[in-house]
Amino acid sequence: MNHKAGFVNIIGNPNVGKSTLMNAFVGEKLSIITSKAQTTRHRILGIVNGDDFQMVLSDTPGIIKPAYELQESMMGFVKSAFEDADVLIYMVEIGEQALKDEAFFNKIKASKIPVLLLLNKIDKSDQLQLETQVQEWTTKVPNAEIYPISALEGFNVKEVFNRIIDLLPESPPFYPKDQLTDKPERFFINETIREKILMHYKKEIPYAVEVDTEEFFEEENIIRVRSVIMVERETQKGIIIGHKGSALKRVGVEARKDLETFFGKQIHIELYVKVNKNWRSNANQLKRFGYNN
Ligand SMILES: Nc1nc2c(ncn2[C@@H]2O[C@H](COP(=O)(O)OP(=O)(O)OP(=O)(O)O)[C@@H](O)[C@H]2O)c(=O)[nH]1
Ligand SMILES: [Mg+2]
Repeated sequence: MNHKAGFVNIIGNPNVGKSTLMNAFVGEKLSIITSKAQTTRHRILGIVNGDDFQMVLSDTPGIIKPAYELQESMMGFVKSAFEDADVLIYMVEIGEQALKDEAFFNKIKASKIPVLLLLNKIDKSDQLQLETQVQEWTTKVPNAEIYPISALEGFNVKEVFNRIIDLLPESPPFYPKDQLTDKPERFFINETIREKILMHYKKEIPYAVEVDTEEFFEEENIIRVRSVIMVERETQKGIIIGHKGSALKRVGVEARKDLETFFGKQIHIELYVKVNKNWRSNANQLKRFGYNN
């Protein structure tokens, strides 16, 4: 039997729905999703296995002009996604004009590998707007195949999936056939906690936060974890904890619920908050948190 396998890398501006699409393909919540930009900070693999194919998807951070080292590293992940792709997925959303970063945009236009341009969130548009935008994107990225989709509502998702399978090269699998991702358990704990912080805190707070799970003990019926929420300043620590610890408690409760679904097991989370001055601009700290690319 012929076997197909390849890397399918999803790139685009922040908040367009890249993570929503990857999760829809994989059928698991591998990537966190929020309404805020820069939710995804890493390159996260989501592997879809069939009898005769293996689709290795990469979710990547939204493209931005980096202002500090963490963001430099995030854009490093995007760059790496250009290097090994067999199929490139360039995602845009209804109403959007183009990638803000011209160098990246030109790379897509000059791509030698197949590019699928997915015009997402069409559930928010009408027929006229949709047709106009498909026309515009056809002119802007003539080398791409364009698909209007709704990653959230599943519109055209199956069709795009089948098209990707068509485009995958013949190859043996790159990963064991029962593997779903390249990230360890602790990563999903960190990310789920960070998702709750993105959802419940305003302004700069979520961007100043990193989560590190220091202890992870799996027993037969329960997983016990101890995670530290890192902030950059003392004042941020107080905000995270909240009045009598109520804000932090909410983060813990909501993260636990999601993680119990994800792992299919009872979870006990111990959370604490620590100041780690300017970790976002410190190369050693960033390396420690997995931003070394
Ligand atoms: N209406 C609508 N909303 C969507 C759709 N797809 C995603 N969203 C919403 O758009 C927001 C951003 O989605 P994400 O999947 O986190 O976007 P992203 O591109 O991964 O964002 P970053 O990781 O920050 O770059 C969330 O609120 C999603 O629920 C869609 O098809 N329709
Ligand atoms: Mg994302």
